[in-house]
Order: sequence, then C-alpha cells, then structure tokens
Amino acid sequence: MRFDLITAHPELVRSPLDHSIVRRARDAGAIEVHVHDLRNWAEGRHRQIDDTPYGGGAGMVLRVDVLARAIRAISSPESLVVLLDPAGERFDQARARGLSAHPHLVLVCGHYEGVDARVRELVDAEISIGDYVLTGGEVAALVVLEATARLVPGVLGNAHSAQDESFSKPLLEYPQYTRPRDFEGQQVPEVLLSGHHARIEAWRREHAVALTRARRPDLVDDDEAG
Ligand code: J9Q
Repeated sequence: MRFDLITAHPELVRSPLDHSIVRRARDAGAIEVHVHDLRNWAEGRHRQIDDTPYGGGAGMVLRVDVLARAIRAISSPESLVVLLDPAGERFDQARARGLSAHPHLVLVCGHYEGVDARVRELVDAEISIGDYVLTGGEVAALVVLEATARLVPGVLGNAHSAQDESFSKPLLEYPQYTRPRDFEGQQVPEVLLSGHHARIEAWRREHAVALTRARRPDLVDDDEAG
C-alpha cells in the first residue's frame, strides 16, 4: 500500500515515519510512504500556501489552488484522498480497516486556522481523530497512517494479527506483568507464575472484561450504559 502525505511541515512528520512499525513496514516492502512539502506547488514571488480570509478575521487559510495542484499531481483514479480536519468523521479501528483495503491513500494535512472550503470538493473523505485543538493535521495524519499501515497484509507477524482479531471484539487489554515479581510489596498474580495455560487464559479474559466494563462500558454490549 502506498501513502502520500501533503503537508506544510514535512520536517514534523519525517522522524515518526522513520521509526516503529511504520519503519518496519517500509523496510519489509509492505508499504511505501512519500512526504510532500505543500510549498512545492506554491507560485509567485512569495510562494504563499495560505492567505488572509475573505470577510476578515484572524489567521491564515490554506489556499485551494495550491492544494489542488498538489492533490492532482499526487493522486490517480486509484487514490483515496483524505483531509485531516476537526470537522471530519471520527477515526476508529473500523475506519482504519477500511482504509487499509485501498491501494493508495493521500493524506492532506489541514491547518488549525482552516482550509479554503472549496478544498472539500477535491477530497474523497474528511477525517478527525478526536475533539481537541491541534496546530495542524500532521499528528492526526500520523495516527491514521500508523493505525492503517499495521493492518496491511504482511506488516505484522501472525502472533500480532491474532491479537488484532481479539481487539476487534473489542476489549481492553488484560493486565500484563514482567519482572520483578515483587515491586514495593505489589505482587505479580500467582496464576501467571503457575504455567497453567488454560487458567492463565481464563484469568486474562476475566480481567480484560472487568477492566473494559469499569473503564469503557460503551465497549461492552450487555451494559445499559453502553
Ligand atoms: C487539522 N485539530 O483534529 C482532530 N483530528 C484532526 C484534527 C485537526 C485539527 C486542526 C487541523 C486537523
């Protein structure tokens, strides 16, 4: 799968893309990631990518003509062009799975001060990662890219894919422990040291359900609060 990011701040996204699962997926040849500086498509003496809003008001708005040149240069009929924007549809695991089925995703990073409204006609979808103010769409684009990339076939090993299936049920993770067995009087639960795999499985399932019910009742189908 191919990802292209269009951003006014390419330096902001490069390091995260060179690490973790995204780096491994790129190294394995399962995904390709290209970062584009929006300014490459700016024109005129000042190569401006944004301008003051018609009608007045504070801040700068990303120009539709510059974004249109960038999107048209990078996308093809196979591409899904997504604008990261607070007014978009909420991103979740189901959306990540849907995106991972596309051969080419073009992620367009918005600006917190806004993009020209006509940009919405140039994209296939608008996505928000949640209700908070960000300076731009860059961090949101990285979230979407990572969550999507790890679902591309060949990115994760079989152990991880199995785990992913159990998340889509979906429950929160069961409590995990590693050494030391005693940390300031807090002990690792005895059952996890027992080597009794069936009991360990049952313990984990029980605690995953209990944790999910306590913290995320909305994820448990039998809960009235859900
Ligand atoms: C571009 N706050 O917020 C949540 N998802 C995306 C965004 C966002 C933002 C500002 C600019 C995207």
